Order: sequence, then structure tokens, then C-alpha cells
Amino acid sequence: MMPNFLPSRNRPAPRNGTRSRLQCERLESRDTPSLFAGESHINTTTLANQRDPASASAADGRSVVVWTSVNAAGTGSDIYAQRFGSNRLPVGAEIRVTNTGGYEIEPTVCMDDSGAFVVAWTVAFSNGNRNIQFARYQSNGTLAGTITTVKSTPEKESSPSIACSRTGEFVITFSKELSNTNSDILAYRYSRTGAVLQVLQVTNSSSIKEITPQVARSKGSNAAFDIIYKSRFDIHLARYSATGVLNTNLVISNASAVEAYPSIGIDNAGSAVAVWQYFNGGSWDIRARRISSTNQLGATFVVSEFNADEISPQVVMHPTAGSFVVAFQRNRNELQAGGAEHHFSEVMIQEYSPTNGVRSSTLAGQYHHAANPTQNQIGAMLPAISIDGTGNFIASYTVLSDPSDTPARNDPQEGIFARRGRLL
Ligand SMILES: [Ca+2]
Ligand SMILES: [Ca+2]
Ligand SMILES: [Ca+2]
Ligand SMILES: [Ca+2]
Repeated sequence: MMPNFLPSRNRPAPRNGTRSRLQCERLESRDTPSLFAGESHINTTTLANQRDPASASAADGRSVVVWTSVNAAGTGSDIYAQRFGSNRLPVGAEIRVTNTGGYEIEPTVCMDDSGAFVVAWTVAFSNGNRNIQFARYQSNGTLAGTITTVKSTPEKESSPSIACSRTGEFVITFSKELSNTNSDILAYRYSRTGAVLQVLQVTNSSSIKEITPQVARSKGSNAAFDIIYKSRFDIHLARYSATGVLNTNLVISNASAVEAYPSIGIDNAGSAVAVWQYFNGGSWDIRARRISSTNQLGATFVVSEFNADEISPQVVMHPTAGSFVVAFQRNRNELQAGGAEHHFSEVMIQEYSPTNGVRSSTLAGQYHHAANPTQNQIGAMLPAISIDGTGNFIASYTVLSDPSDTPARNDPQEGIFARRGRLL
């Protein structure tokens, strides 16, 4: 018996049915779904939990994936990195970015066109303090300089996001918690050698919590950057020139529903796509809208609205073609024949045309759970995505493996896996 996991409101209504057929035709005429075959295993050290990846790509297709590795005793975690060539194969050994015995978490990474990259993360101290740190690497994987703390303060800085221009100038944005009812977004702009060029107070409302910022930077000559964040229960965007001049502040969405965890992708001309979580009253959905290079807002549209939680969306734009890719986590509950509920999650990778048509929709990181149908399983979580100068992208995610997986993933507990594709 087929599990009845499609909630009734997601069964195709006539209008949706029509749209689906149109999308199928478009996909068929296009001939190839863009994901390359096969899932790659990113981490070499597999003991215990590896989770929460981020990735970055150079214009020529070189890339790097970073993640958090929790030690076996669960008493600390470190940040690791793995470089890849433009042929998508690993280059060099896994790099241990931090090695402190404490907790480094929430890694983020950017890569310039020379292949040099910068990793940033949150260091969490036992007294509750948190700071943002970064390490710069040469294109050959050698550490450049030393690990640097953005600013050592008694407050909690967290949720870092980094982006660099094609020449390696980088911006790190993060949330700074000032009280239980007030957080602000800051951004530090650095030269490619790690010198502070500017400190941006992106938000400074003393009565509003602004959190979970994400920065995207154009790899075009304008080198503009966008910082998107959650403000109260809405999504806001601040747009900056290469030199950190505020271009505009935009409200991306202020629906009466709760909205959270935004992501932003930007192309070489400064056009952008925003995606975020939207709570529809019963579950989280994913919504999106475009922002033109002249700051005109496109219509908001639905990326996914299953009757279960879709969370943690991440988006990148093709640098020149106007298309984009969204990856997100989709939680599922399947009712088994015996009545037990089967809980799991999977990663959805969805490609869009320049006119917001869905070109393809691919599930990644799935379990084949037939061998163990009654056990609750988690599956794939927390995707990250980056794209190179011609549309090659890497979508990485955390997988909580189970010994009965088919195929076996050979990574005890959580590990980092990825799918790659080429967005036209
Ligand atoms: Ca593992
Ligand atoms: Ca601090
Ligand atoms: Ca504030
Ligand atoms: Ca939903």
C-alpha cells in the first residue's frame, strides 16, 4: 500500500495541475535536469557528528565546503574544510580550521576568483559569551596570517555570514545580542589581506530583535553586496555598494504571518532573489521574490507549501542568466500501514527559470528506509549552496545516517554530503 504522505491540500488543484503540466513540458524540452549523477561524501573524518555545511565557489569552478565536526565525547567542536578542483574532485586533505577543545560552530565561507578563501564562524565560550572569528586561506589551502577575532565583546555575536568580491575583499555580517529583547545586525568590511575597512551598523533599533543575517556579494565589477535579515517577524534587506555606501533599505516581506531564516542570492549585475520561511498557520513554507538591480521588487511567489515544515532555504543566482537555485529542508511524516508515523527529512533542490518557472525539482540525501520502516529517522538537513561563474553549483547538506541505509553512507551518525549541478 502506498503511504498516504501527500497532505490533501497539496494534491494538485486544477490550477496547480495546469501549472505542473506546463513545467513538465518546459523540463522535457530542456532535455536535461541539471544535477549530475551521484552524491559525494565530503568529510574524511567521520567519527561522531559532522554537520551544518557551507560552501563557496570560484568563477572557474573550484570550490570549498566547510562544516562543524563535533568531537566524540560531545565536549567541543571544530571547523573543517575540504577544497575541490574545477573537475569536482577533492584537492588536498581535509583542513582542520580550528583546534581548541572548545566550541566553534556556524561556519560560513567565501572564495574569490584566485581560489583564495575565508572561513568565518562563531566561537561559543562556556560563560555564554560568543564571538565571530575568521581564517584566511591561500588558494593552495595554506593558512594566511592567523585566526582573527572580528571583535572581542562581552555580548553574544552569532549567525555569521561571509561573502567576497572576485578580488577577495570580504564582508562578514552577524547578529549581536544586546538584551533579551534587542539584537542588531553588524557587518565588517575587510580588505583581501584581512584589514578592517569599515564597520557597518546595518540595524540599530533598540526595541527590535534583528537576527539571522545573510550576505551575498556580486562577482561582477560593481562588487555590490546585499544583507538580508529577520526583523521582528518580517524580512528586511539592506543593499550596499562595493565601498559600503547604503544604497537602500527594503522590506522584502511583512506579511502578518511569522517569517524567518532568509537567504539572498545576487548576480553580476546586482539583481537578487530573496527566499525565506513563511509560517502559514499550520506549518512552515518557503516563499521568494526578486529584487531588480534598480531595487524594484517582484511579486512574492511560493517555492514550496507542503503541509509539513519546509525550512532553512538557501538561494544562489546564476551570475548572468537570470535563473536561480533554491535548496531547502523538507520534513515529512509518513503514516505506516501499521499506524505508526515515520518522521524524516530530505533536501529539495529546485531550479527556476528567469521568469520564475520551476525547471526541475530534485530530492537529495534521501533514505531508503524500507529495511527499517518503523524507526524514526532524520535524514538530510540544513542545505547550503554556492555557484561558480558559469552556473556550476554545489549543494551540500548534513545526513544523519542509519546502519540500514541503502546505499550505505559509511559515516557514523551525522556526515556531510553533496550534489552538484549546472544551472543554465
Ligand atoms: Ca560522522
Ligand atoms: Ca562576544
Ligand atoms: Ca535591534
Ligand atoms: Ca509547509
